[in-house]
Amino acid sequence: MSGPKEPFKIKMVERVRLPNQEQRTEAIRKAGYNTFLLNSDDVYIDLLTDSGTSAMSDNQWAGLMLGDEAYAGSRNFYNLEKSIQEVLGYKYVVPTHQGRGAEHLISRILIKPKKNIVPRNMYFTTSKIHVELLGGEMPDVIIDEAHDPENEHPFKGNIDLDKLESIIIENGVEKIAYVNVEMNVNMAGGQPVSMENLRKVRELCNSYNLKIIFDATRSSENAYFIKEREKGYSDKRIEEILNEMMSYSDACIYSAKKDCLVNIGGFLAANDKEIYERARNLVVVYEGLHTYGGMSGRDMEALSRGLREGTDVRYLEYRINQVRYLGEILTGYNVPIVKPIGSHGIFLDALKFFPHIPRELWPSQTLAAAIYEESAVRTMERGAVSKGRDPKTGENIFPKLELVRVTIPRRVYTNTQMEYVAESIKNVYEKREQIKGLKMVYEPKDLRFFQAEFEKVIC
Ligand code: P71
Repeated sequence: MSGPKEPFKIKMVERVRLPNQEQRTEAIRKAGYNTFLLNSDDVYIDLLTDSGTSAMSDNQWAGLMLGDEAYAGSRNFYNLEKSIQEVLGYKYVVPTHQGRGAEHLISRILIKPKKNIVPRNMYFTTSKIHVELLGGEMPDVIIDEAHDPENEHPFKGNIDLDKLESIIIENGVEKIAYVNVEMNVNMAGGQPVSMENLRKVRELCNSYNLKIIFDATRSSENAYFIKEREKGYSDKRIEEILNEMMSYSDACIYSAKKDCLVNIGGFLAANDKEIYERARNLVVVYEGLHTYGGMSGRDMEALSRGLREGTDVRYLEYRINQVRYLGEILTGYNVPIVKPIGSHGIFLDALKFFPHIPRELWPSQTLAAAIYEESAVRTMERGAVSKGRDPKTGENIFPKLELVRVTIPRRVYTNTQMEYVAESIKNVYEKREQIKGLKMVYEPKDLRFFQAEFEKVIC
């Protein structure tokens, strides 16, 4: 087996260090067994996230030199606006410093005290907290298949139209703030939504006069899966597919730190003029003037170019296949992973990996810590620690998916490094019975996974 062919060559490299066993054991203990609390200098291969961790191209770096740092009306803003209009097809653009800046704006614009329900195809941590901080709720309307790691549905990110309609009917349409559709659903394992599903969600929402807001963060990777898997799209260009996808929404929020191959940036884009006008007013309060929204001119230029580069089908093919390469090696080692292999990482099924560790001892957290200790590879817990407590009862919620995300930055690591990662995980799998679990000794109130601390349980 060999990895996918890279459609680029490497012009600049960054040194990384592999700490020895003793250093790794000490580093993860000091970090409270939370990979978010490690120093990146202690990490050999950093697969915590694909967010803001991409390697930019020569073309993007050249763009940085063309930054127009005018407070108002930067040339780079107009370039960005044009890229978004052409690649995604939205009319209006409001830049923000990153995705959650745009989430903040859209939640403030559309959530009202008695109109605060936001159905979504699975939650994402930052998206959910913005809704909850405004007193709202985010019920899950993803298809059941998405909660089953073994199910090989090709569009596991799809919305279950019956679930969505029941939520509308049970609560009353007047309570629904908007319907939120995520592309390539992160928490489900990077699983795409089909064009057919988007079209049907639009029809349903039209019949109830509801707005649809996309979380288009990983939409280019979603478009690639549509081209690969959905009838009628194999000959279409990624940009054409994206334009059709976005036409089914009223607006989107977008974290550019993923598919746009930049280290920082985001935006809200809209076809709905009212949403745009409110966002343009509010961005000035929370982010910066509406022609920079928290980004510098040079950041906007890199983003504008990255959005276009990220839709190059040869690049996307390499990207998705590098993730698959890692997943297929792991499958060969019988390591339990979420299937089908998604866009931006491999998701390890911690419940199958550690059937002997009770949920109260945080199997995913334990696995992420164990992988670091084994090999200085950093991954991320995506299970009950991330899910948090029920805001009403205060009880821990134990979601069906208890995962560790092995997230692949774009254009950063070689296929040989993927093989090292696979070996490391295999080594942990072989000694899984010796690993006992963790207890939480410090729990922050909001988004606890970022700063929670743990200790090893001794039995
Ligand atoms: C990821 C991130 C970054 C992250 C966020 C929270 C905890 C740990 C890491 C960010 C997303 C995302 C989706 C679908 C909105 C955001 C927020 N993902 N929607 O996966 O995946 O964007 O980070 O630019 O503010 O590691 P932002």
